[in-house]
Amino acid sequence: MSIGRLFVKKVLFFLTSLFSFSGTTFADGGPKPWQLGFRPPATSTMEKVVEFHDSFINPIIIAIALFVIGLMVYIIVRFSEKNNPKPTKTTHNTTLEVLWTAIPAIILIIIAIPAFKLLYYSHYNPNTEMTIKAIGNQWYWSYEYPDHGITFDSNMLCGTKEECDELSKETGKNYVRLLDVDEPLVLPVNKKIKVIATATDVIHSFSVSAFGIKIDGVPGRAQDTWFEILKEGTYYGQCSELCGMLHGFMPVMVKAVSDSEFDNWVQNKKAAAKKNEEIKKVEIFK
Ligand SMILES: [Cu+2]
Repeated sequence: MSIGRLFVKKVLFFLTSLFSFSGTTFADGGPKPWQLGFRPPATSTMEKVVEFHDSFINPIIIAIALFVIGLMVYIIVRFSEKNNPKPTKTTHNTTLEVLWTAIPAIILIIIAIPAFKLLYYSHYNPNTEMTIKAIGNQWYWSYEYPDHGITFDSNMLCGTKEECDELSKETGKNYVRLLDVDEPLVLPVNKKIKVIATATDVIHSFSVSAFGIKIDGVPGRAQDTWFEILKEGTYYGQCSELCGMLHGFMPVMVKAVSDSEFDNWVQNKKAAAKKNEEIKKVEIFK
């Protein structure tokens, strides 16, 4: 295949993958074709991140970009060979050099102060109400609920459109390619939840973009962050640290539910675990 045709094929693949999400229901709206900004935030952390970006960082970026473009256009016109046939031999200007070092440094400090505040807010909360543990494995997530005594693995359901279609035919449900899992992380809304991330083999990263969290799961270490989901629904994330061959196939799927639904789910999970334990015991005695 020629390079040109390969390029066209790659672009087409990219475009179809952009549109392949349409029709499925994400609680946070999901990614949209030609989307530029963030998706709607689902936690107080992400609300603050979006606010910080939209009303603080972005205006600064746009102002600097316009200033630099304007300066370049001015220089190109004003100092062209036609308009400035005899260039000066100036090489240094102390005032200018001090200014173009000091002004960017001051801008960075102005950005750093609210950025550090937000970083601290998003990583530390002493008032969390429950804890979950996300353990990265090659290549699936295991979840533990230490407060409720629940542990389970979460595996991706379908990786290609054909696989998802086939599964849909069998079960009558719709599945999101590369994102739906057999056992989602079920969590209550309006609760401050601490996530402890770790891993068993290599470094993974637990991340859900609508929650504004991304935390590395490092073998032998436990790192934590927190979030509070504001709206019920299904949210998706992906492992965000290159962790090997199937790195793209270990999604995070979170089902945010009401308190009572969460309690029901906990009871069902516990009952199922007890049943499994009994079956195991019977098998051992056989
Ligand atoms: Cu991973």
